[in-house]
Amino acid sequence: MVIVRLLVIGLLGLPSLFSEGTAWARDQAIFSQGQARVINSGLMECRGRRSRTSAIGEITATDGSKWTVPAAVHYSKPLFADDLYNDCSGIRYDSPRDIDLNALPIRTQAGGTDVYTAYIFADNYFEFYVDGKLLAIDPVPFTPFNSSVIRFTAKRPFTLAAKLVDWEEHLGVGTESGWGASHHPGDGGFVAVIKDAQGKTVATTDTDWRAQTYYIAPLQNRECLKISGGLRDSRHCSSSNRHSADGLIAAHWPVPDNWAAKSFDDRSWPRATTFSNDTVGVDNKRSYTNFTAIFDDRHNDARFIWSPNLILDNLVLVRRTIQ
Ligand SMILES: [Ca+2]
Ligand SMILES: [Ca+2]
Ligand SMILES: [Ca+2]
Repeated sequence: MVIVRLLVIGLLGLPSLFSEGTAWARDQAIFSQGQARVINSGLMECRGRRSRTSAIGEITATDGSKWTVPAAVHYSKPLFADDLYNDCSGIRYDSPRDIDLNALPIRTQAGGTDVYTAYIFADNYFEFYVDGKLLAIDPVPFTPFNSSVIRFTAKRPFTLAAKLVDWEEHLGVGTESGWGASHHPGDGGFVAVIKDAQGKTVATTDTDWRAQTYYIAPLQNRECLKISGGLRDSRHCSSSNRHSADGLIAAHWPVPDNWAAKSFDDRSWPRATTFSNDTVGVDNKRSYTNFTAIFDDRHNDARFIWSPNLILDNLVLVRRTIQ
């Protein structure tokens, strides 16, 4: 058994040498059990506001590999996206009309000279890439719920990519206190609208995006997880509330180094699954409802996207190339 595990680890570490024969190995989940060790007790403080602590943990999987949960992130202030609505910074626009786009910085790392504006709401955290360049991150990793705007340059065709995290209170098991339980599996969701300099919408989140999951928790057993082709399907797994973390496990997959690059081949990733505002639960959140003129434009309605399981899939990467 040890030899088999070592072999699998070895093959995982050498994907380029075994690109065909080991597709099965790359798609196999690596499992961890129980809660992670806290390595950062909170990325930010939001005084005086209802805010869940955005901690980071590390957990050792059953094969000895180490995983950062809920995700390895590039959280740093210089990368903060600009705010549409953020209780922690105090910037709270009442509507899109109130935003002076010309006063916002334009992020030029992706090259090009055409200016675009991205409007984003994420449950809970995003990192936003264009052509492989990390342009901006969500300033509030967990809660309160916030929304963001990012101005950037690019040259068509360009590739949008986002790392999405449904944050967790109980690190390594994908749960938070709520709904009368200490271990409630929270849910995710990501909506984005990208407009050009003339204000014309060039992309909205929809099924044209690709989405792949890299961390699934909580799981009560391994067998409920169905992996076939590029699909890592947790929809047959229970998402019931629990009163303890006993017996909870998690599934992990390594994030490819170049996943955000324009050249990354995402054809094996499933198409994004869309979800309604009601399912994501944003109709009572001003960080969303103040901007429905953008997110729920009658002529160009952006849908929430995620992998197929909004509840158990906690680290999801999404991509979309704009022609
Ligand atoms: Ca957030
Ligand atoms: Ca979750
Ligand atoms: Ca959440």
